Amino acid sequence: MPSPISNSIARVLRDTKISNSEVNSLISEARRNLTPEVKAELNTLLQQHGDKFSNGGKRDLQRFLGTTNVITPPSPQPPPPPPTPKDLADPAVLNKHTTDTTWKPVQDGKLFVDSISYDDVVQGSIGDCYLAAALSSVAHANPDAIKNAIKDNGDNTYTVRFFEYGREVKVTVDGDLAQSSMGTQRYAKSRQGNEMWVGLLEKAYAQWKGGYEAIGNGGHASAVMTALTGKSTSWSSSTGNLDVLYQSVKRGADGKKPMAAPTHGKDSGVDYNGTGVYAWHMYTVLGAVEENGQKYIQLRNPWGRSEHGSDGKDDGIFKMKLEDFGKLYQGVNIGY
Ligand SMILES: [Ca+2]
Ligand SMILES: [Ca+2]
Ligand SMILES: [Ca+2]
Repeated sequence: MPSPISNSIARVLRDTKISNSEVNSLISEARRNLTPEVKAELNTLLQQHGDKFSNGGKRDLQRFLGTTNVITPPSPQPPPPPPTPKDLADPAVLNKHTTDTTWKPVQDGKLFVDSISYDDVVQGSIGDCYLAAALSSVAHANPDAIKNAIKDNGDNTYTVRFFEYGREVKVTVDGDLAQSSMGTQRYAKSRQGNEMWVGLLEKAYAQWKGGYEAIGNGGHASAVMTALTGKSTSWSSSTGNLDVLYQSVKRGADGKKPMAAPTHGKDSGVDYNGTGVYAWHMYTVLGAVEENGQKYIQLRNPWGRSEHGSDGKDDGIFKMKLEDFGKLYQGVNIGY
């Protein structure tokens, strides 16, 4: 297709000479709209009709064509294709769940919904209260430790950084979470159904330790705290002076340390009937308060419900008199 300059070129070729003023007007016309086609036509003119130019006019046009950049209209760049979602092998589920468990992406799943809260954590159908209580305790003390532990790789995979013996251990899992045949999340989850961090951290922990069976039959909250924070923990026992324990919890809460408290076993002889507290269970310790001369320990059941006393809201969050705590709990793990 001829460019607009074709007519002008035809005009200057009507006689045998191309004058300097004709060259100048060609150059100014070309400058207004210098497409690759215009440049090509002027080059052709130079090659086929070079004898018609004066020396000066020829040199001017050559210089113009040689030094002027062609305005190339930006060609639309297609957006980079989204990374292909990856589907990684998922950790083995509990032996009793193998026949009725499917791995599915979380609908409208987001790593975090609202903030990272200790009250996000809800333990699933698996005996890892120690893990759920520890996740909640770290979220309570130091939400950034949770945030920094999970990296969204943007391709449906997440890399979780744990610590072991002072070294980083990286575990990559995909965003699928285990569902029961009822369509509900089988293992740990967030109160907000599409918030994924709780289930993903548990999944990565299971992947690291060799599957859900390996983590689903009890364990130590202190090990999970250390895995998330890289810091060791201390133990404050209920068998010692309870005021010392109270002060330790208070210091831990003020210093934003993760804390968790195990109850005694069913074989311990401690009677849990009517207490609202369960044997062989782990609770998040939220803090210590004194009201009207009575000291309390503030706790959270990682089930997100079922509690001691009646504070009007069965969300698993409650406080307990220090003396009762001393009877029903073995002590407190306190992170550094
Ligand atoms: Ca998968
Ligand atoms: Ca949340
Ligand atoms: Ca409550």
